[in-house]
Amino acid sequence: MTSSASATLFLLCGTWFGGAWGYTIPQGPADAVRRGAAINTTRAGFLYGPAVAGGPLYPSGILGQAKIAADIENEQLETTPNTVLVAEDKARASSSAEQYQGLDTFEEYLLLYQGQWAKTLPKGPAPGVLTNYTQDLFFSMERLANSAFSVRRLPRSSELPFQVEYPIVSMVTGSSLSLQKLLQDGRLFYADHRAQAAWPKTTNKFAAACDAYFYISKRGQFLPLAIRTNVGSNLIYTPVDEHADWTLAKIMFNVNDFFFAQTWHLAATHEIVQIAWMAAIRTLSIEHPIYALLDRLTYQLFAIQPLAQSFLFDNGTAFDTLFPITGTGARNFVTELYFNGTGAFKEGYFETDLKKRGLIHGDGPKLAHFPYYENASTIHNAMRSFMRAFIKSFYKSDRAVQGDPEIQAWAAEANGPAKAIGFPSKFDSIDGLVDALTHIAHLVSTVHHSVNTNNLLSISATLPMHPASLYKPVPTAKGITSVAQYLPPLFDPFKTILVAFADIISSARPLIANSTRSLSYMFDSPTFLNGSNRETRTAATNFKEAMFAFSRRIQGRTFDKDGLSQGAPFIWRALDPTEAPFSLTI
Ligand SMILES: *[C@@H]1O[C@H](CO)[C@@H](O)[C@H](O)[C@H]1NC(C)=O
Ligand SMILES: *[C@@H]1O[C@H](CO)[C@@H](O)[C@H](O)[C@H]1NC(C)=O
Ligand SMILES: *[C@@H]1O[C@H](CO)[C@@H](O)[C@H](O)[C@H]1NC(C)=O
Ligand SMILES: *[C@@H]1O[C@H](CO)[C@@H](O)[C@H](O)[C@H]1NC(C)=O
Ligand SMILES: *[C@@H]1O[C@H](CO)[C@@H](O)[C@H](O)[C@H]1NC(C)=O
Ligand SMILES: *[C@@H]1O[C@H](CO)[C@@H](O)[C@H](O)[C@H]1NC(C)=O
Ligand SMILES: CC(=O)N[C@H]1CO[C@H](CO)[C@@H](O)[C@@H]1O
Ligand SMILES: [Fe+2]
Repeated sequence: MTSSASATLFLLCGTWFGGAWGYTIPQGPADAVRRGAAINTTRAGFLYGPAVAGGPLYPSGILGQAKIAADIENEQLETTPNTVLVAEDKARASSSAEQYQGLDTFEEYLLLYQGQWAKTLPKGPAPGVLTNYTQDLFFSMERLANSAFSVRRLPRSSELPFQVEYPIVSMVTGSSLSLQKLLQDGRLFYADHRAQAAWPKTTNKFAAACDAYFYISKRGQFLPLAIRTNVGSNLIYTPVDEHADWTLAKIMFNVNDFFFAQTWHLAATHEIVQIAWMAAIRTLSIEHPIYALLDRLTYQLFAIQPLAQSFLFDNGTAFDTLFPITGTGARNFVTELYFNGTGAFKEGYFETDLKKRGLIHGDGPKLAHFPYYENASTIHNAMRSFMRAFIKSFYKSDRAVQGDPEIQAWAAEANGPAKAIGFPSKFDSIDGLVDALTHIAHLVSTVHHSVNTNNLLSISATLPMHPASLYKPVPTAKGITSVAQYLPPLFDPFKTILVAFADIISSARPLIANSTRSLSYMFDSPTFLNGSNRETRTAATNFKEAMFAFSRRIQGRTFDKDGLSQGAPFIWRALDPTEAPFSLTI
């Protein structure tokens, strides 16, 4: 077989013939030259082409096209049975119109869940969603669990983004504290969606562009303080407003946060991993252990951008029909996020990001509960342990890392022609390499599935609190009487509710639960392990066992005597490693 044919074969079927001799790092200059011939063949056929669906460069060339086609075919093969479940749930929901009683009150939106979505979400919405959804603590703890990427602690030296009068702050907090004092105490947090104001809008759907304060209360709870709309009369709402007004304010914030989380996740997970993997394909031999690892972690990766374009961004698809910002606007928003900093590799490292946002080791009191951090860190630590064992089984020292021309070429390629942002400029040490690989594993799993996949249908997109848009303009005065009027109607010319559900349930992946596609099996793949060594196989088994144990803990979670779980009035299970996939999904 010529090297060109074998490279093509590899890229087409994604398997490797290497079990007999195993993965190796380059064994000296002569070996590097031998491997270089096949790498050069790949480089000639796997090229950088223009972005698809926004963000960084996307594969082109004969091998690039072949890889995209293979990923799409694989993705479609796997999701076909999922699509059948979605269709069954949709059909049932469509024929249950009477059940919803017209959806003309706020509470009637809960009827959308009675006996519905059983195929796509067998366990139903997260416990607490259908009972505790109006609580302020529910709203605020979502910022620390299922939507943890928009909030930050305001540094004590900040200027206050907006003022809330002292008597109101005092009423909300039940203390004599002013906003300035909360800031000085390091207890004031902020989320800012004002960037959404400027983008092209869809017709008949509306949104504010909220920014909001949260604070740590005297009792140590993380709670909302105020929400400002930044459109029209630029009203500032707080929990001491009338119930309907304050509820709508939380919904308006949720609309912005939903749009943010979904656009952000494309830039922050899919696109960062995509460009890193493209650079790796063009620099690492297929004999390299890191190539094999990345091949595993990037399962179906290149399928997502074309799917995102055709299902989310194309005219008349998801963004145009559901969201306040058009598909074209949303795609450009993703690209702007990516190049504004979200696309930066090292800056997004798990703890680096949380420290930068003052959510851990912050300048102020510690958050009493932080479900995303607590539970992602269990998985993150286990991934790091695997990576350490894996890397140490191939590199005996930092010098061996420094002396591997292929991984150094990967770093140079990423920072050169791939134009990746914030990727390590070189690999100096075992630790540095472990950090980078752990980060890729983190992005494709703990980050992605905490905001997407099953998380949407089970909590982040649940009604009545989380519509994708408002269906009436943002109010210009307080004193509204019906929140339901702002929510998606049951019957409109576009069957809004059911279109919304069809889209959201399509991101749920019930068939992955308890299968070898689950996160527990991230490294336990016969194909990947075939070419590896004993240390790697042991580490893969240890990871899987740790994930099974963690899953049992998550499944055993209940509400405590205060009706809370990890400080929240809902039980967040999105990161159960027996249910979440080991790779990125649409
Ligand atoms: C493992 O490698 C052997 C030898 O190269 C090959 O015959 C076999 O098909 C591989 N198995 C898997 C699961 O990839
Ligand atoms: C691969 O290509 C590079 C750059 O064109 C060249 O310097 C190198 O000699 C080539 N390696 C082999 C083994 O052909
Ligand atoms: C990107 O940054 C600029 C400058 O800070 C800001 O005006 C813009 O809203 C940002 N874009 C997004 C999508 O956040
Ligand atoms: C999609 O809509 C945009 C904005 O309305 C328009 O400029 C563009 O031509 C449309 N594209 C197609 C393929 O119809
Ligand atoms: C997976 O298996 C466990 C233990 O057998 C079971 O409790 C759980 O409900 C299963 N999950 C799904 C979604 O089938
Ligand atoms: C949240 O809902 C559950 C039932 O779903 C209930 O047991 C619990 O007490 C509620 N928590 C609070 C704080 O109301
Ligand atoms: C209930 C549960 O599993 N929560 C865990 C989240 O992660 C932290 C940190 O590992 C554990 O202490 C919690 O028990
Ligand atoms: Fe996704």
